[in-house]
Amino acid sequence: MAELRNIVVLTGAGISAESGIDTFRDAGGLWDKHRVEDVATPQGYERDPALVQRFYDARREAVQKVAPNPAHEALARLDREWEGGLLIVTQNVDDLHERAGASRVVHMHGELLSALCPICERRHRWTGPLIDRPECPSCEARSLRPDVVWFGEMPYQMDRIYAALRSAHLFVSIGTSGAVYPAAGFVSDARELGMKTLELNLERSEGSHWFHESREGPAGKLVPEWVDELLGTG
Ligand code: BJW
Repeated sequence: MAELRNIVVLTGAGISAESGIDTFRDAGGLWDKHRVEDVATPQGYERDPALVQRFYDARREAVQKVAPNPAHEALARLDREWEGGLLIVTQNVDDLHERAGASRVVHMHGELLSALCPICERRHRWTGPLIDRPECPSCEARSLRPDVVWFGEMPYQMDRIYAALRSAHLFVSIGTSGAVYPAAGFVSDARELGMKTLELNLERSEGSHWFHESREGPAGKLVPEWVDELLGTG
């Protein structure tokens, strides 16, 4: 037990797939329906802000209609019961970890239910659309954008994430293709730091060879099984 005291869990779109949220790179996923350069880069937003706002408004509306699944619930249970260090680093912009009850969560790619004002740099919880250019509640500028991290932008809370990785004994990656950096590099960082690494994914990912162990299957099954194992309740 002592050697597995501190854990970093990385989650990606695959953990929310069974809640009904589209992944990005699976067949029929978001990048089959939208061009990445158009909707997930600062340049795309500059070219056509309305297109980008519509894309995120639709996803903001959709996320409020879905519910956490057994994988989110199992991680929330781990958060409640694990007495050692734990950080759930999610690349997801949904709030399903929090709605399941987890609190040790970092959203490295931002959050759908948050709007960022590029003028005063304040963030506001946001549940409605942004397409109609509402005023920033702080400075009244009509420039609110989705509070998400696009390609070429710096992911959030990297210092906190790397600090957690440096003191971790186990790194677990759940439902991510390992196609996007810096998250895709965490497993090699973890290996260099000498910790155990485990992947739980529907299928082997681009970075599977980096992991000590890879388990294939749906997160809704694999994550509760792994949490039971770890907590000794399996
Ligand atoms: C299931 C399942 C089920 C399905 N159960 N599993 C090094 C090399 C090359 C390039 C770069 C590099 N470093 C940086 C870059 C550039 C770039 C990058 O990575 N480009 C790549 C294309 C190569 N990165 C950036 O620009 C990042 N910024 C940056 O690096 O700043 C500088 C910096 C340097 C050093 C340190 C720190 C910073 C920013 C990246 C921003 C990504 N943004 C997006 C959009 C966010 C908002 C939104 O949601 O719209 O983030 S893109 C999109 O991809 C989103 C996701 O979070 C991210 C990852 O996707 P994810 O979660 O892995 O989803 P999928 O669909 O790819 O995979 C799902 C997986 O689940 C699959 O494997 C399925 O099999 C599985 N699955 N059902 C279990 N039921």
